[in-house]
Amino acid sequence: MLRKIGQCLILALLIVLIADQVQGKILAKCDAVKELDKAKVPRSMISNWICLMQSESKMNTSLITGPKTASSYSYGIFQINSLKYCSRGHSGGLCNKRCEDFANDDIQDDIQCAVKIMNVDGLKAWSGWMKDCKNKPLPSYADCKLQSLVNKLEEPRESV
Ligand SMILES: [Ca+2]
Repeated sequence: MLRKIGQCLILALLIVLIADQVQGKILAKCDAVKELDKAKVPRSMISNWICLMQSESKMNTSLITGPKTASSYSYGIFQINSLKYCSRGHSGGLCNKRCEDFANDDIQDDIQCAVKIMNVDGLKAWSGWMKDCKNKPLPSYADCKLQSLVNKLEEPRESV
């Protein structure tokens, strides 16, 4: 009997571990800033991207929503859409990627695709950005301790 309970517990633990890997995660703001910095996103754009991610997915790397129209699904922290920017199940779209690759918790490829989308269609491609970020106060990331950003943030202010 005890052995059986033990086996059940191990099985339950395995299921939890596997589910956790599939689920992705909610990124903290400073972790998202760190990822953007790592992807060499210009400092001047970071607040916009953070606002956009918060609005589109609440920073959930594995959020999949849809279908909005026939087969239009949106994937991951940037809610990258399958209609134009990626293909479901195989590489395709503007970013030439599988949409599923935008629902895991490595967001470096997501950032590359989002930057590509911005270069082609602008930030207005995201309804969340239009609604919550355009001409609105943007989140500050001054509280995030990032070595590569610290020096830049401490640049002397322009003298009058
Ligand atoms: Ca990814």
